[in-house]
This record gives sequence, C-alpha cells and structure tokens, in this order.
Amino acid sequence: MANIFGQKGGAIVLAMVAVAGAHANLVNNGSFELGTNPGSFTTVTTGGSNITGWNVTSGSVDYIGTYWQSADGSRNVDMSGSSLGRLSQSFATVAGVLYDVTFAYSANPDSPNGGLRKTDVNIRETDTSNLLSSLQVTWDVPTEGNTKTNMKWKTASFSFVAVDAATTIQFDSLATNSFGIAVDDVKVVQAVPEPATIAGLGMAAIAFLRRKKK
Ligand SMILES: [Ca+2]
Repeated sequence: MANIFGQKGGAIVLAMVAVAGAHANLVNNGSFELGTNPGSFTTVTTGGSNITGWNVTSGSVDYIGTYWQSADGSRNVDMSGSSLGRLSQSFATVAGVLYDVTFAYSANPDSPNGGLRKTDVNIRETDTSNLLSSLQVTWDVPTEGNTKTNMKWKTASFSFVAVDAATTIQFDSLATNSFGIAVDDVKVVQAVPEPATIAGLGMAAIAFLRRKKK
C-alpha cells in the first residue's frame, strides 16, 4: 500500500473518509414544502407550477397540505388527482456514478375498498428518456389501516447508475383515479461506500501514516 499512496495520497484518503456520508440531496424540494400553499389540498393539473421544482407532466396530482399527515414537514403529494398523475424533476448527475433513491410512501386513506394503489418510480436519462432503473410501490388501504392522522408512512429505496449529466426522476400513478399513492421526502444522493469499505480505507490510511512516522 505504501507504494500506491505517496505522502499526499495518504492525506487524500483520510479526507475522503471524513466526507463520506455527507452527500447532499440532489432533488430540489424533495419534501414538497415549497410551493403555492395548498391549504387542505389543491389539485395540480398538467403544466401546473404549484410545487416548486416539480413538473406535472401528465394527468393531475393532489398537492396535500392539512388534509392528511405528512411523512416530513407539512406537505406531500397524492399521485392521483382527478386522474393518474405523472410528477417529474431533472437533476444533475455524473455518468458512471451510483446514486441511492429514497422516499416515503403511503396512500390516500379515502380509497374505496378493493384495488391496490400503485405508482412506478422511474429513473430516466433526461435527454433520451431511456429507463435506467425503476421501482413500483403498492398499498392496500384496508390492509394497512392508515388514516388521515396516522398515515403509517413507509420508506422505499433503490439505486441507479447515471449515464449522463442530467437524470430525471418520474413518479407515475398507475391506480386509481382520485385515490393514489402518497409520496413525501424524496431524496437522491450519491451512494456512500459500505461501512466495511470506509473502515478499510481508513485503516489503510492510518497504517500508512504510522509507517511514515517511523
Ligand atoms: Ca413534506
């Protein structure tokens, strides 16, 4: 290892270990807290700009305020407004880098019995719309027993490798009109190396520095 790391190399490894885990959220307004005050809730149709940073590119979504509990802060989104909604945002990425996507989800507690609420979360290369990764979440309200005051939010996560300088996250409601999956607290961050890898890097750097002091 000493042959690989010069004196400056060892310092760089230590600096990398120090910043691991501090990657910023690449999604703008991932908790939906910024935008036109929805009050109880506001239906946002295609082209609507009520939700800062996010575009409704098909159908409609409900921008939820006080109508039901949020996972984070005081606003979230029902992916089915008066029709199946599509909500998207493009963000900067680096080709070849692994990113982790996490978000909170529940479903409209007013959903009638029968039929799963469904939403696909698609990650696409922005300029080509090529699909890079996808996750489908489903929710059965009678089974989960969530209510407006206790939404029983869950967390979902998946990963993708970027292929270009811009990537799009796209939520696509699949079921059902007016009663959809609720989403909140959307985050995309550069993946952090596994703890064992970080520890290994740190140990290698420390061992190297100890050798240098002799
Ligand atoms: Ca929120």
